[in-house]
Amino acid sequence: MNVMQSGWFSEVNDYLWPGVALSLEVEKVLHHECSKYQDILVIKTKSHGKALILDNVIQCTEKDEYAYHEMISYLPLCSHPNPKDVLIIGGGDGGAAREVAKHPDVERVTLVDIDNRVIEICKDYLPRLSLGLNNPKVSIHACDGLQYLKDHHGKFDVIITDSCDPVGPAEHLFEQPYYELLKAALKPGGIIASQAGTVWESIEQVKNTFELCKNTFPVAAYAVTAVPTYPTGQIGFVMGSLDDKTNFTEPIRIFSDDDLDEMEMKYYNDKIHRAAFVLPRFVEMKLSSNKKN
Ligand code: SPM
Repeated sequence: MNVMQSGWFSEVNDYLWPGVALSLEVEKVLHHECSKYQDILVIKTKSHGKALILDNVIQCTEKDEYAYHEMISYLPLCSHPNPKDVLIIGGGDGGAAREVAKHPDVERVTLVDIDNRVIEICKDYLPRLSLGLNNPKVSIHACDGLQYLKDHHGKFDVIITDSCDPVGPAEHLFEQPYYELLKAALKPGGIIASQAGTVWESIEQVKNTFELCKNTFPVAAYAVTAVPTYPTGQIGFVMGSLDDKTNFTEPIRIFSDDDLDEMEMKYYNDKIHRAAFVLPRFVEMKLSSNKKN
């Protein structure tokens, strides 16, 4: 099936989510190119504002991106006692950088994305997302995340992996050596959070990524958020902490409603933080089982 048909974009992927596809009616194609790493498409949709699509997979739409970016940022940030230095691997659209930079304790945000074209195109076409890239706390490096981690041991309080799915350029970000590098790049007591798939169409990916995290960190957890334009409307994050006393399910930094208003937060609060770790029974059983598949 052609992903662009009769004015609709369809997110068809026989490998990642066979037999199911979300479609968005297209008002205009704003940009399309093949970078050195991937196919990059920006469209204006009729219902969800602008959308960034990499290798035919929806990365974010203006209508619901905050449900992903606030959660991938504030679940780890509010689980850390003093998150000063934050590294984002991926996230070239700037959405996670925008959110992380709002946290009053964060002093430096380092963003490492392998594809400079994603960064440039998002600056040109998606200003509501990419405004994070212009924040003075944020420094940007267009290079390989694995190499960056190898060169920066013990430097970060929080590392967020805001990646694509585990095919193409992001495949290595779902493997054990990457998790070892994450661990080595953290300061004592450091915390990681990584995009880890959805329980409805990729429970094996969730299980595998959770296992990597559990094998690497003394404390590991899986949390979910609702994003209507991801397959099945749901996506999750694995989280790991070097501090064996971390309890991810109870935020240690709680922002008041006034704080959240001032920070222009639309999704995250302490209640949804706690709720994100409450999982359906089949997921709890899958993640606690010793069986490989
Ligand atoms: N800054 C936004 C980048 C988004 N990164 C995650 C994209 C995931 C898209 N596919 C979801 C499929 C879940 N299995």
